[in-house]
Amino acid sequence: MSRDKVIITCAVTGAIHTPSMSPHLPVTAEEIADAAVGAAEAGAAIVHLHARDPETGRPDQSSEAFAPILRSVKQRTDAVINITTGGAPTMQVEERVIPAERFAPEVASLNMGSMNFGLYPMLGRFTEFRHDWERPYLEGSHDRIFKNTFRDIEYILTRCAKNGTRFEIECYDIGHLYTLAHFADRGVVKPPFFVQSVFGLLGGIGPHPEDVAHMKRTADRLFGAEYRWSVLGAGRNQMPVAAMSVAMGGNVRVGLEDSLWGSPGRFAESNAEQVRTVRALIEGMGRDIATPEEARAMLALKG
Ligand code: KMH
Ligand code: ZN
Repeated sequence: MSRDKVIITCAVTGAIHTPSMSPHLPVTAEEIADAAVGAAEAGAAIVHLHARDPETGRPDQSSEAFAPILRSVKQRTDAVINITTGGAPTMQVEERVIPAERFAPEVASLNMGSMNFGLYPMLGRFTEFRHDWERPYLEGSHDRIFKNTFRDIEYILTRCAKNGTRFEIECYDIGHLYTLAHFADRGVVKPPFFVQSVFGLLGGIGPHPEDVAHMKRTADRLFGAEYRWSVLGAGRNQMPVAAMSVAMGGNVRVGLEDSLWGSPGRFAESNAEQVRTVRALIEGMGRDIATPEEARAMLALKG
């Protein structure tokens, strides 16, 4: 098994959860920046960032929304900054790529295929919403496609790669690995690939250990030594899937974007809490966490 250090990514707010779901979800620029700094202090080498409208908490891909977050995080930490190009499933790709193109981060996310993205099951669990947009946003996912066509993927790659930005390549199913292999064969994206496998979202691959193993086996066969494997498990699958990855030599992503939970039935009080939990798991399993500098070297980032 690999003894490489483990890169912890923390995705601090995202676009899946809405503000009424948890009092701990960061919404304002200050809250998002503080959450990212707290995660970095707890051991995250990479912070994956989305922005929100401060009044309503609605996902916001404008440069104005991202600027204060980036300024604050850069001043206060050395963490690798990773800007979403996924934005929200309601947005077009041209809007989604704005902050990554404008701010040229070391890393941007890149979603490797179009898919159903089932947010509506959360309507059963969370029923009271403070903002007008939240319920239709969740209900709408029943008949909405998270669109990432081959053209969209190439659009993001070419818009961001010219700035030296590299990618957190989000793969929600086995086919997405083959799509990455296609773009790699064409030379549109260069190794080492940072493959973020996503498990347990409705519309994507499940969180069963067989699913996790199949994803890794397929990536190993397609990319050999030319990739770094990371995982995220959605919702209650977050820590079990992280543990599988750590046992298999991989890297992990946590954060309130992916799961609101700190333990069964209890909200995590912060992103840092989830980082501390996964760090204890990693160190308890005999591996060390990577610093931001080590993550930069492992992923060949521009620094
Ligand atoms: N919300 C995650 C499952 C992105 O920002 O590009 C996927 C994600 C998408 O992080
Ligand atoms: Zn994201």
